[in-house]
Amino acid sequence: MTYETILVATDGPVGIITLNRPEALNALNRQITSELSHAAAALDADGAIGAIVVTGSDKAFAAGADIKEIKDKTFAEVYEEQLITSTWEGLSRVRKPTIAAVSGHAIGGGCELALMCDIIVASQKARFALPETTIGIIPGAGGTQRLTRIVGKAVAMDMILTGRALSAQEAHGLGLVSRVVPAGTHVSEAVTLATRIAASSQPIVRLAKEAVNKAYETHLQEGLYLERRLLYATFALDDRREGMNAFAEKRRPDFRNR
Ligand code: CO8
Repeated sequence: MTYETILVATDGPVGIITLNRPEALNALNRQITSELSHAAAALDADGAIGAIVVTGSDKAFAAGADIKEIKDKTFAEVYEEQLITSTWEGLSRVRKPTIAAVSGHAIGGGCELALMCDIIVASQKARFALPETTIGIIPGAGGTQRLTRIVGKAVAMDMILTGRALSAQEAHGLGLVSRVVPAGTHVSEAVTLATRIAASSQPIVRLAKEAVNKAYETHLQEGLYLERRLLYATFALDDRREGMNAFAEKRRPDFRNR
């Protein structure tokens, strides 16, 4: 498939998707969200890829839903189209690790896209906000749920009810962002991180991702039960044997993703 609003590249075992609508600060219209979901699914299915980085420009990761595209829609239209589930949420269905490399505006749906990723690496220039109420809607791509689970009710309410933006440092302090790096280095840092992840066994990494994500969806005992089941399942993999043998033999493991 040829893409018009995103760029797709690879760096060794890392897939890199760059949102590329600079004239609209990467505002998320139907085309860009469809292309993003398509590219993410294609990289997820590519056995040579071990992790995926999603990024935008230095000025904007994404400035939210394309307001001009949706401003005249009726309830019947948005309800019928189900845009959130049909295009936006593709990124959240990716099974391989995903890293958002964020600089500039991560606003509204842009912030929500970053929240769909497993890890956020932010440049010092990144700003995170959910200002939907200020234009007469509420967040709709996971903002009220994913943000609240990460930063807690008080900060989520503050951001969502007032539109307050968080700096990269504030987002880091609240656990929204795992690393803050100098402006201009966020993509290379994210790719370095993704390369490190991709050096591990793909099925092992997917099992770990599944277990961590369960912590957001269930109560403790069920989560601990699933964790143990998935841990025991790693003993069915050749890569579990290889990883432990390599440690015992003082050599680097040669994972085969099986
Ligand atoms: N939608 C459409 N166009 C946009 C958007 C957007 N969200 N953001 C920026 N643009 C366009 C501007 O209109 C402008 O275009 P033009 O040159 O043709 O006038 C161009 O991008 C550059 O923008 P600015 O001139 O405004 O740039 P500034 O640097 O002055 O300001 C801001 C940058 C502060 C980011 C500003 O553009 C802004 O406030 N943008 C809107 C941010 C916003 O409110 N986002 C939330 C949208 S709602 C949402 O995301 C809900 C998600 C879930 C709903 C899904 C429904 C399907």
